[in-house]
Amino acid sequence: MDTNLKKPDVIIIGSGFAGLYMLYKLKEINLDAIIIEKASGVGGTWFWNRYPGARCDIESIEYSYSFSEDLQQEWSWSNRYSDQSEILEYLNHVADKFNLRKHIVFNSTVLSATYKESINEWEIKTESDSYISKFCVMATGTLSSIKEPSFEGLEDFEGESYITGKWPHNEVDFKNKKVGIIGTGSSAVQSIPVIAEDAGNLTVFQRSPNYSIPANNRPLLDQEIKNAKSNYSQIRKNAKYTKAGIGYNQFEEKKILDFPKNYINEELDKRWDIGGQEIFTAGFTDVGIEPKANKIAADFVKSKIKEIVKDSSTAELLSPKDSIGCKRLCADTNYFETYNRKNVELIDINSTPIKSITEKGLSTTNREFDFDILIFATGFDAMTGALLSIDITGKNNKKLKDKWKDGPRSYLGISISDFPNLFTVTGPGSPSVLTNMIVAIEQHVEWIFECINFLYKSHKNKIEANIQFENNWMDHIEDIASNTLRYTCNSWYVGANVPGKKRVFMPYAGGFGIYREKCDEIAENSYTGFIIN
Ligand code: N01
Repeated sequence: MDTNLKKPDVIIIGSGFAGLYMLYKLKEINLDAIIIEKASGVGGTWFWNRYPGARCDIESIEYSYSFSEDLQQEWSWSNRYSDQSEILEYLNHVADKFNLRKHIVFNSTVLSATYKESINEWEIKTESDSYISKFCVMATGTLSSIKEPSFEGLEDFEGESYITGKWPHNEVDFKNKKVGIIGTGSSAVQSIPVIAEDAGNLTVFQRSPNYSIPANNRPLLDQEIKNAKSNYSQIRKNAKYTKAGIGYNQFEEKKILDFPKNYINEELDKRWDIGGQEIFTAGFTDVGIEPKANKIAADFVKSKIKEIVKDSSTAELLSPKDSIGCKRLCADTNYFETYNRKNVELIDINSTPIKSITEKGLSTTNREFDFDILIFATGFDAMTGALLSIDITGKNNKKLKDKWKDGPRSYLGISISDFPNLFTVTGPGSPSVLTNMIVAIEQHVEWIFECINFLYKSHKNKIEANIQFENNWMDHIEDIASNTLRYTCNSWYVGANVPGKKRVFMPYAGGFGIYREKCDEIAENSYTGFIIN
């Protein structure tokens, strides 16, 4: 008998936005809940992604918790889109304000989670400890497991190298340095303009160009903060039932194909000037569905790239070939403008692929590059990576990695058949990354909380997704996604960025409001599609 065995009622894995709120809720009903966290502090994604320029791309007023009136009244965001350090400060404030820290085990990586059928408990193991709990909540994040760079010669590089998703705590000094960056997704789009200001020179290695909308970030005016604070209840209420969990900027019910060219240009210009990827996206409903409508919006952005970038061949290289919004749209501050700087060079690695990393830098098929610093902004094993990095075993010794070998399968993105009493916050199969993550997190946490509360109150011990309902849900996700243009390109939404990952559209694309109503209805009907005993 292990005398060190700890036995809380609920184990939550991860202390980002999801884990902290889950802990807060469970404390409301005095459950013995703890968080196990790999990092030395709270924050999840916002703890690790400290790269220069990191900030949210949903407005801070909305990219924040709604559960505490006190919290939203006392906290004032400095910027329209606040930066990583401020978001992390906010999460630390939340942990302190609600006295959560004492229930968090830091510096502890969960290696395995095993369902013990005979006792209906989960056994959670870290490098040094074992725990037993009735419920296990995976608050492990959707874009939290980095795709480790796997370039030939990686170990040979003698300079400094960094990964955007695992950025060091100390400041990296770019002054007068020769810097190379691989990747042009959101992390690179945010960091390139900031690094370029300091670096001696910056070379960007691009495989696929990305669409990006100016964020038009700026300090919030006192009056804006005041207005938000006095209207929070309405903003939050709106956000709960919108398509993307955003209360301020509702989607217009207008189709681009129904309007003349001059109106469309005016409307897109207006949205481009306001800035923000969510504002640009909300203009017309058919852009994400109809190829012709999409082409109009895509051409508009490409024309902006041509206007901004002075060198026409660089502008051409920066112009995406996919449909717009197919990959997640980026929001930037001076991204395209940065390519007008004399110290920035863009290398197309489709025409001249990277051969290897070298001692001095990097070698492509036609050139050798010397760098002091090399940055990998090469993305994440999205949605499933963090979950599958834990050895999860359910009923009948079934491994999650085997069940998910052909792509993730779950009911509502919350629960997985054969894995009783295990919940996934914003798991694959839920709207998650297609929405304002904080609203999606709050909805899941509240649903899971009500479910656990219901089980205790009704003296039930176990809840598990019914396989038939899970299968139907998976078919439904596929049906909905296959009617959108997001389905068509090689994005992390379909796992295409990870070699060998099965191509499956992972998030639920039917809209957040509809999804929430469905989840509410299921709970109200005593958990339709779940086996409870
Ligand atoms: O990762 P990405 P990210 N050789 O996968 C390239 C969220 N986020 O960290 O497109 C050469 O988008 C890859 O090329 P390609 C947001 O949801 C939010 O930037 O696969 N290149 C691509 O250019 C976002 O969507 C914020 O052809 C390689 C890049 O690396 C998500 O996180 C900020 C390569 C990876 O781009 C991921 O963004 C940042 C290789 N072997 C991130 N492998 C906010 O604003 C990959 N690439 C809140």
